[in-house]
Amino acid sequence: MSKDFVKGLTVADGLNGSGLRVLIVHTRWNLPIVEPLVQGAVNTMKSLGVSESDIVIRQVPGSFELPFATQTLLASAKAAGRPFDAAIPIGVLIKGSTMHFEYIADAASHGIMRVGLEAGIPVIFGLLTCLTEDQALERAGVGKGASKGHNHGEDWGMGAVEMSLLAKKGA
Ligand code: DLZ
Repeated sequence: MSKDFVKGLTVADGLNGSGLRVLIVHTRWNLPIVEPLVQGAVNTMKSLGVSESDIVIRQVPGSFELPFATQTLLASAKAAGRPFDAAIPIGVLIKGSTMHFEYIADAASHGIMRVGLEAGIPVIFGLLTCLTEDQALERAGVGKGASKGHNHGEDWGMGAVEMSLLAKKGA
């Protein structure tokens, strides 16, 4: 276990994602920030053994659409006999001058949690809710400063593999 930092996710050991099928649904809102997050999730899952052909990527307009799209795509894949083991809805909300941010963040986060509980598979919280564009860039690992920040998509990819294995293994 690393002792170099306090805050953040400790890497899980011994994860083998071979054979897992994972759905990524991402927004086209704030795409320059969303794209590196998607890439971070994909790269991490591949490094843990998930095959690229088992990672299905779909798009929606904005974060408000993430719960509906994730639920619909999980259900249709299950009905077709090719169920997903986990889903990662990915979006970036950046606070503006109206109340949009608060309403969408609240609706999307509750919706994402509900989709996972109702589908009975892990649905990772791939939503950044940032006060500024710079905050969002840093959390996608593409910050403008000397340090580029940390790509949270990598954590989401690892979370999808870890939680899929946990769900398969059971108690
Ligand atoms: C309308 C809107 C606004 C203002 N901001 C964002 C944002 O920062 N990130 C995001 O993903 N989506 C945003 N949207 C779009 C909504 O999520 C949604 O797509 C529209 O309200 C249509 O339902």
